[in-house]
Amino acid sequence: MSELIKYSSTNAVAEIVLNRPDKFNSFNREMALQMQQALDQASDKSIRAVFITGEGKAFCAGQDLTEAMDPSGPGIKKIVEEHYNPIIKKIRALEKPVVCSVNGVAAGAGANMALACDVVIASASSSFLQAFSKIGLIPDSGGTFILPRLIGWNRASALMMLGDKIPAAEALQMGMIYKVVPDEKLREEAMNIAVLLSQMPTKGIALTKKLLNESFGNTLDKQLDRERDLQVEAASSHDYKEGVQAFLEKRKPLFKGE
Ligand code: T3D
Repeated sequence: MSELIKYSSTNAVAEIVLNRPDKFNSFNREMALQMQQALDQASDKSIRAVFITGEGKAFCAGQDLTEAMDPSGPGIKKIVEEHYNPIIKKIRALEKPVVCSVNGVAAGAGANMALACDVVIASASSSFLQAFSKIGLIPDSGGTFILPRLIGWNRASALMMLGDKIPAAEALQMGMIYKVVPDEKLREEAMNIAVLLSQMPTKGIALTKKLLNESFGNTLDKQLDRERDLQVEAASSHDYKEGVQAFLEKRKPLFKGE
């Protein structure tokens, strides 16, 4: 089996690299299944932050359109149901922060996978493209859910309908992503953020992510109740005690992620 997704870990950071550069890291079935395996591997307790990037000049051009048109291929229903939906669900369910380092064009499912991550950092020359409308499809991989929440309904609908290719600086200005950095600094800066997050109170961060996930469907009353409950849970962690103790003792905290 070829390594279409490279997985490695250093200390508490797992690195997942999309590795089909000659096809702009577009996903075929084998790669999508390997991506799911990598995300499962990253759910191990020893991993406290996940870093996703692409090999070569593109981040990810979405679905491999050759496979999509192949009569002996998986077909569109399986592609959405068995490839992209599980990837997005796994990213959102990971109880740790996922940093996406967008190193080039992110199109179609590739764009929406990036936007499903918790912290998105892009190189200055990268771009985002809701490519679906250009080929008669609808945005998938959570795009219709996440994009309007990031940049507002009107801009999301325009981008999804027009399929404009948005430069990273414009994506930043719209609130689609967190940061844009010079191309040559991308890996270092994005990895620094992943390492920093991996040393923070992982349990509290996981509970924050859970609340953000839930907030999309909750009323304010319900969300306030959930904040109360999960704050109690956060306060029972080792890292809360350590954080407060370190503050009072005027020293650097040593978080364990527990
Ligand atoms: O069944 C289903 O389809 C359902 C699933 C849907 C999920 C989706 O993601 S749908 C959207 C699929 N993606 C696209 O429509 C994007 C298609 N690609 C592009 O629009 C452009 O390639 C880019 C804007 C991403 C980059 O443009 P550019 O000019 O920088 O590069 P290029 O020359 O177009 O592409 C470079 C190579 O990558 C080229 O290969 P070659 O000719 O050098 O051998 C090109 O064919 C290949 N490539 C790029 N995107 C894909 C791809 N090969 C297969 N599938 C792709 N999606």
